[in-house]
Amino acid sequence: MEFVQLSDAQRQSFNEDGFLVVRNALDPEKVQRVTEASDRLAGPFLTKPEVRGRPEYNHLDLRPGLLREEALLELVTHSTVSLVVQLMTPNIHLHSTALIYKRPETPDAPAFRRGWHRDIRIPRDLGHQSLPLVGIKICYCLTDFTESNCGMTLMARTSHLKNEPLAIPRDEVDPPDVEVCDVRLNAGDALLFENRIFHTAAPNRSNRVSKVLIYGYAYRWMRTEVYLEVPDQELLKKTDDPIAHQLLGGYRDVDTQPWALQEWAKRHGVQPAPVPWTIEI
Ligand SMILES: O=C(O)CCC(=O)C(=O)O
Repeated sequence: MEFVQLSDAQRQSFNEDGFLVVRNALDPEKVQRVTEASDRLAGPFLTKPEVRGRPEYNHLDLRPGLLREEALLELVTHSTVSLVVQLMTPNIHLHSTALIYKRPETPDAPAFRRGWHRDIRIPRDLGHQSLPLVGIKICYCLTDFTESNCGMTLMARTSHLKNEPLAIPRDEVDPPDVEVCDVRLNAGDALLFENRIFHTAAPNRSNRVSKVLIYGYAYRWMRTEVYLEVPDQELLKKTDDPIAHQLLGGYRDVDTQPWALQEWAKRHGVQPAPVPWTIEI
């Protein structure tokens, strides 16, 4: 996996905001190749007639089977994952995949699926107090998102540090006490966001289909989403890259060291400091 150094400014911005924009993560050639593969998967959605007045039928959130497309399998070890390793540790794997397409909606349609949430449902068990960061999603933009309400996921800046549920006044859809960011992005840019940040789907009121691919990475002790049930031997057979092997859940159990990314981190001088079980006093 190609190494990209996480800068101090990027780390600070991610830690403060709960998300980070990475410009030009994918070059135009890659965007084209990945979009062609994604369009193949989204074919039935793109060709079905629009269901008028029912915006929920005009969004695609496809999760299983994405990695059968070679271009999407290659993306599992894209250089942007370097940043995730540096923000977490080498002990990660691919936790989720999603292809999200939104067709244009009529401007007066209600904002369906405005569902502010934190990822991985951790608060259901642990509550909102002092939640840990356990996963980071990379949202690769396959189309431009250069105006408001054009399909990009909304981020509540700094809400990853909240110790309570998001407060939303009755009859409103957004929280008044945090900055709701409808981030402007271009095709090829990536938006990294962590599991604790409150975020929500938003309508696409532009005149083009919006397209993103979201790959979630989590610590290896986090069980993958069901459609990635690992290890998938068919996928593992397609790669001899040890890092892909790790990210695709190729190690037998969670006690196996994350050798591939550990070695990689060491080679690039970004291995985390060891955390001992005990210390001498
Ligand atoms: O459809 C969207 O924009 C929302 C995506 C989302 O909530 C997620 O990936 O967790």
